[in-house]
Amino acid sequence: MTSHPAADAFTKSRALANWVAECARLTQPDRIVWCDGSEDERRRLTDEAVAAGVLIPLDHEKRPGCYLHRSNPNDVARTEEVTFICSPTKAAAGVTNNWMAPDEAYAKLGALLKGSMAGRTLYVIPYVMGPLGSPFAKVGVEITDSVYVVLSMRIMTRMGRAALEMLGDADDFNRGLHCTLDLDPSKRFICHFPQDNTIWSVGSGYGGNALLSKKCFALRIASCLGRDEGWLAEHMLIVGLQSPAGETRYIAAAFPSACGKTNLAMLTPPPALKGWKVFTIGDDIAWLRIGPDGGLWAINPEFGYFGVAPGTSMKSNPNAMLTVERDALFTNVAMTADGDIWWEGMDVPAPAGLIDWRGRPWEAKSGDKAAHPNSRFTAPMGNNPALSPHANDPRGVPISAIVFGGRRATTMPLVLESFDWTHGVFMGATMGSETTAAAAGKVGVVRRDPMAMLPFCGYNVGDYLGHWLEIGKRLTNPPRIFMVNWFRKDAEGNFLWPGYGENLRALKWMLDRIHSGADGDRTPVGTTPQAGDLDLAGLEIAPDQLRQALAVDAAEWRVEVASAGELFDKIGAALPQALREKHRELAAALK
Ligand code: OXD
Ligand code: MN
Repeated sequence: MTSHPAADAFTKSRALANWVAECARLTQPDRIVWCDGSEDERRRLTDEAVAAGVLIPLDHEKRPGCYLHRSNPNDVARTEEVTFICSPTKAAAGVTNNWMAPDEAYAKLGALLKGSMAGRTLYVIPYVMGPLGSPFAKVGVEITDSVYVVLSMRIMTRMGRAALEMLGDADDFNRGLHCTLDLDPSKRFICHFPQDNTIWSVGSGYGGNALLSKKCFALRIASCLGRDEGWLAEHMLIVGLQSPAGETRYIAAAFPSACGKTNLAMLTPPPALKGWKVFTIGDDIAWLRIGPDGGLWAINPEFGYFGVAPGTSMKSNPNAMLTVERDALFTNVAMTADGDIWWEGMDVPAPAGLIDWRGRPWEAKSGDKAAHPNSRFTAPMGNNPALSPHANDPRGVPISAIVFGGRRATTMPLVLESFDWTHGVFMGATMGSETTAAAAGKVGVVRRDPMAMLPFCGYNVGDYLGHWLEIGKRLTNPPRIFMVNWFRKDAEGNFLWPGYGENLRALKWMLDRIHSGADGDRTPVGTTPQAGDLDLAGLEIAPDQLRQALAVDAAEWRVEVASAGELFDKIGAALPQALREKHRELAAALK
């Protein structure tokens, strides 16, 4: 016989108490633990996780408060093929989402969840997305059987008592039910029910599938809330750029997973761009609302970073390296013999005696990666030396520019400005990118990824693009829209642009366009800087290399436009007419 604490001791919300009881009846846990977010609780749960072998303590002098988690090797990335939008109709989910009828999904996952927590603890995790006291903020509650999820949610969200206080006696919260089951991939499903503000996720412990605050709530469900309430939930970083004159402007930028959002959000200015400072608001998700000034204002709903580890180094992202010095959880990175962490691209040679991400001694000559390509760090945003003083500002920050970008070896120039809002939405709608290890499947093939939201849009992508156009109509002071590509290569496969901190030069051109009318070259696809329009102080780049990085090649663009047309045809009748128009105009201009 199990006994559970009375919910009244924790919440005034009848709806929450009833829902927790309902989930407990279904999953039959031995124990129910309501998380309060306290330091005491963190210590207790961490000890339990260590005792259970879920977390491995790292050397506490080298990495105070840091732990390593090794996932099941079959559970290392988001699984888009078993992610479903369970809206009442298939049309409401649209052609880019997998759809399952809500009744079928509740029945199928309900059968898997039945008795699934017997012998386990059911954790109730109340959390807030967004700064406390912000009109943007929303409450979610995740129920999980995974202590790794609890400890990660504690880093990624404002978790515990503050959320219950914000909820009060209301019934308006996102209901997320998660159970790892036995991590059998054939029983892995991530189902979203926008009409019920509900998520059911089973069979995976991977961040993007299991930390329900992130992709599931803050993007898929929140995109539907945004549609209904007149705002936008986007897969965007938010960064503040302070000029030498002391003015700070904010940019929100959408890139597909593992394309460098965290690096751009924490960018270190090159020394030659004297006096510039960069401040992080967020590295993955932006909630954007129309402000009283008719402009677009943004918050980062998260409280921590869930960043890709490989490739992160003191050279590529010193702020991230400093952020993970303490109180971080690492997942599927390699471990050194002296209890520290290591990954490919860390810019320090692999030390002897390395243990790979699966927990086996690593041999360099085996050719295997020591860290999984999608290994991650989870770290509190408060650790970031570049954290913006406005990261917790309930009002958010005003956005000067929206940037779309992908990983493209060809076609897409370093930076391109749209002609107007509708054209900018068209650019975002048609963007493409080479796939990465953040999702299971083939890496390196170009796929269309509208606004970097392909895996995260909770409703019909055609309606979503229409919503963007509607927001544009209501903005009297809209941000300007740009496209960037840090990844273009020459014929030999070398990157044309040095990237990382030097990307500030492209962002600076945007701000110069917006605020001081900097020059550019109007092409059929948008306005690009010529070499002389960019601030190249102290940058060594061959003129021909730069020319190739900035080039707009009509033949390449004709292929691009044909591919965009295929996406538009697939979206079909739901695609806004205005975007079809833009497509037709571009095709004609490129003839
Ligand atoms: C992420 C992703 O983890 O996009 O942010 O996959
Ligand atoms: Mn992401």
